[in-house]
Amino acid sequence: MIYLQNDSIQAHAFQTAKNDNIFCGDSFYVSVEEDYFIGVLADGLGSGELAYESSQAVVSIVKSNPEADVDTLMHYANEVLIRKRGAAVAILKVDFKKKTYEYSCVGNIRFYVYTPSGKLIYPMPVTGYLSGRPMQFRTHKYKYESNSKFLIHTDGFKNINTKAFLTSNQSIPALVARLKVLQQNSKKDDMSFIVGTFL
Ligand SMILES: [Mn+2]
Repeated sequence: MIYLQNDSIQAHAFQTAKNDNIFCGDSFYVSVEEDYFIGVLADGLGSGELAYESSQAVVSIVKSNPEADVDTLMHYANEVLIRKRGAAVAILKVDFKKKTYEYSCVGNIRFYVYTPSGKLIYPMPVTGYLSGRPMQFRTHKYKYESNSKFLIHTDGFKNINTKAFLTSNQSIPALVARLKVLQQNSKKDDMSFIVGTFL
């Protein structure tokens, strides 16, 4: 469990491995700087060590290029997966000064944002997965409202009523605690989520 917070964002990331495997095929990365936040979820194809290797390669390349925009990071992630198993990848980058966020996803990873005014933002992923083949990305950019809540999760996530969850008045730590209990009881697949608030 990773927890990050500054004046602009609060984010929690959590994962469990399929059947308590040593290797989780999902990898996540979250980083908060003064001006921006980066969140990555990568779900390596299959499970176990080879899946882990693919999703870790994605995380490493994002870590090494914190200044790059989301579209560029997706291209880097794609390149790094040549001759590896491949992965579903989602990258979120939040610009605190401009109050915007950019998001891009290929594969079965879901992203939801609920604004305090009740609007749901749910960008559709490009289907497939990254494996080094040339690919068009669909990178979305939005302005954000303060106190919007967001959730990103891989496909091992046990479905919940996302709207009820994100629009409840509970604090993020309370929501995370609930989510952890729910997801830990599942374990049919590797599972990761990042949940948080744009402050
Ligand atoms: Mn999965």
